[in-house]
Amino acid sequence: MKQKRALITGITGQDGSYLAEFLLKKRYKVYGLVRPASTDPLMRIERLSLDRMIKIIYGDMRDNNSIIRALEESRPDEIYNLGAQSQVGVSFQCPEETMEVNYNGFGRLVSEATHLNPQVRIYQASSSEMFGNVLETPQKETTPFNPVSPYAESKVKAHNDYVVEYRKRHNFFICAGILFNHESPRRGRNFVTRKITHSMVKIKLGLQDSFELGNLDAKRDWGYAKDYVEAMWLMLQQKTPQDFVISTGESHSVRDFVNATANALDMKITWHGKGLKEVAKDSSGKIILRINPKYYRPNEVNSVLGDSSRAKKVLKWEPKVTFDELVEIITKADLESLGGVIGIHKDYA
Ligand code: NAP
Ligand code: G4F
Repeated sequence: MKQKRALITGITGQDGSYLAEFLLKKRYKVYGLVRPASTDPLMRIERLSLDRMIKIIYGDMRDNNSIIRALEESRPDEIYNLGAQSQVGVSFQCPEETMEVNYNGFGRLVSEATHLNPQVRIYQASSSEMFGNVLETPQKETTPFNPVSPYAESKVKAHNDYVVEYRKRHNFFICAGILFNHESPRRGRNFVTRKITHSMVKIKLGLQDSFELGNLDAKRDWGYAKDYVEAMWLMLQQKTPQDFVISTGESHSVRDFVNATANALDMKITWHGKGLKEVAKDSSGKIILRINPKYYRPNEVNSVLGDSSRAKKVLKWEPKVTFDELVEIITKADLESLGGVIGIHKDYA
C-alpha cells in the first residue's frame, strides 16, 4: 500500500508533537511546518528522537509563499492545521496577530492546498473556547457559538468560513475537531495546568515559596492530549467530512486542579479568604498561592462541559485518562524533570 503523507502545522506544539509520533507509528511520512523564529523548535523533536523521521519545512502561517512551498514539497494526503496563536489571554493583547495566524493563515492553507490537490483531507483545530458564554450545557456539535475573546473569534471565523462554507460550496474534505482543553507534560507553562503543576512541584521541592493565579472558579473539561490526537486522525479516516466535539464530559475548576495536584504530591493545603484575598496555605501555615488580578481576563469563559457522544458513536473514540490520572501524569513528569525523588501518589511510588 502507498505510504500516506501528512503535513502538520504547529508540529512543535503540544498536539503537533504527539500527533507526529502517532502518525509515525501508523507509518506515515510526516512533514512539519516550523517557524524559522520558533523558540527552540527542534529541541522537542530531537528530544523525541523524531528528527530523522520527520521532515521539517520552515514556514509561517502568515507567509503564503512558505505555505505553497510546504505543500509542494510534502504533497500531503492529509493536513493537520494545528499552528495557531493558541493563548486566549494573549489574544486580548494581540488580537490582530491572533486573527492573522488563526483565521487568515488557515484560509491561505485551505485555498492553496485544495488548489494543488482537490482530494486532500484537511483537519482544523477548532476549540471549545468558541462556545464562549455558553448557550447550552453540555456543549455539542449543534450548540451555537458565542465567542468572548479575540482567540475564540478567530477560531469561529476560521470554522465558519473555511471549514463549513468551503466544504458546503466546494465539496472538499475539510473537517474540524471542536476540542475541549487537553493537557500533558508537554503543555506550555503559560497555560494554567502546567503552571500549577510546575509551581507546586517546585514548592514541594523547596525551590520556590509561592505562586500566583487568576480566576480559581473557572471550570474546564480537561482531557489528555495523547488521547485527543487519535480523534484528529480518526476524523480524517471517515467516508465523509464531519465535525466532532472531543471532550471528557467532566468539568473541574482551577481550584480543583490545585487540590488534585496537592493530592498527587501528598501536600496538605487549606484555603482561606475570598475573592482577590483568597490564599492557599501548606500544613505549616505558609502561604503557597495568592491571587493576582493581572491573571484575570477582560472576558472569561466561566464554565464549559463537552458532550462527545457523537464521537463515541461514529468514531468509536472515548477518552481513556481520568482527571485525577491526568493531574498525576503531568505532576509526575514535572517532578522527574525537576529532579525530585520524593514519594508522590502511591501508583507512582
Ligand atoms: P501550542 O502548544 O501552543 O502549539 C501551537 C503551535 O503553533 C506551535 O507549534 C507554534 O510554533 C505554532 N505557531 C504559532 N504561530 C505560528 C505561525 N504564525 N506560523 C506557524 N506556526 C505557528 O498549541 P496546542 O495546545 O498544541 O494546540 C494545537 C492547536 O489546537 C491550536 O490551533 C490550538 O488553538 C488548538 N486547540 C488546542 C486546545 C488545547 O486544549 N490544547 C483545545 C482546542 C483547540 P512555535 O513552536 O514556533 O511557537
Ligand atoms: O489554561 P488556560 O490558559 O486555557 P484556556 O484559556 O481554556 O485555553 C486553552 O484551551 C482552549 C480549549 O477550549 C484552547 F482552544 C486554547 O488554545 C488553550 O489551549 O486557562 C484555563 C482557565 C481560564 O479560565 C483562565 O482564566 O484558567 C484560568 N486561569 C486562572 N489563573 C489562568 C490563570 N490561566 C492562565 N493561563 N494563567 C493563570 O495564571
